[in-house]
Amino acid sequence: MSTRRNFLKLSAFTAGLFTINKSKAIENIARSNAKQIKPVVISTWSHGMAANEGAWKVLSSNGTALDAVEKGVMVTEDDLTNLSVGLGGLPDRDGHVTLDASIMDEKGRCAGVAFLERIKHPISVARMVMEKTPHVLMVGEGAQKFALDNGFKLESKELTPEADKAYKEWLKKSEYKPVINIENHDTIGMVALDAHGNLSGSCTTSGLAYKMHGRVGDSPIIGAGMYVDNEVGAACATGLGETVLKICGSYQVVEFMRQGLSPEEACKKTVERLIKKSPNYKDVQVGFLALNKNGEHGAYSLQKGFNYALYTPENGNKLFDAKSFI
Ligand code: SD4
Repeated sequence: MSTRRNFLKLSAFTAGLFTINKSKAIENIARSNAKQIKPVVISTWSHGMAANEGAWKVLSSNGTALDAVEKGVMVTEDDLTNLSVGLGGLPDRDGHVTLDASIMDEKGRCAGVAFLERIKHPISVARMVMEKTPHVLMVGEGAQKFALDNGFKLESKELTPEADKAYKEWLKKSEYKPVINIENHDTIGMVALDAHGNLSGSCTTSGLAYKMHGRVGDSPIIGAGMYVDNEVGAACATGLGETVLKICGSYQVVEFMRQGLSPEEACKKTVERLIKKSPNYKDVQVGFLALNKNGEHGAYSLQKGFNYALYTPENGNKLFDAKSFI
């Protein structure tokens, strides 16, 4: 009996040891896998360079992709000299700066805010909608009230001197035409992979300059301006939002990656799809960025002139020209 008891004790002891060793082994594998994953961040246009620096501070200190894509684009939102993102953006045709933004993480949590006025960091409001509400999209006065109730400050409704000057000039003719690659529609979209192997994305903009009051673009719409599927990859869009909305652009890029295409091929195929659905494609610019689960990245645009900033541990932060259809 006592032998049996001893045997049971010993078995329990060795089983315990085995469990400890096994869980240590799993931890070690996880740790060594984590070591192999190199963080990457990629974002649209040359203002992506400064935004990437903000994101890299988070990624290089083992932070999450979600924090990185929020902190990264906040740099652009903070820059009042930027005429296409944040409160320094060009207004709509009635003189209001109205902001759109969206964010999405590796768990598939997401949210957007649209037609938001007088709030400095729409991306952080979007994140708060994602984290504190059961909703995915909030707009206008309701979104603003939600922001103010949660500690955001109501900023001035005055245009910056630069935006005011441009608006007054525009008012002389009051003519709206999307102009390719000119700074009247340069959203910042950002996608990142962190050292834990997780993807997140963000997108923030003042939208098309001199748009109709109330117009919302692709940037705050999950799947259009930005999309993340942590099993596959992440994508974001810039350019004429109406054309991107029609084809659920960023979702389409991720779905093409799911089918096995490289990030660049996925962006290219999505641009080709967009062209089929947009008879006016020669007069507009659209660009996509994509990053897959392995940290491979790519971009493609409709017209020449789309560039993007890429930050990798090997090469640092660099600006690249995207290949284009035209
Ligand atoms: C929009 N896609 O509101 C945004 C504008 C923009 O680069 O990208 N620009 O349609």
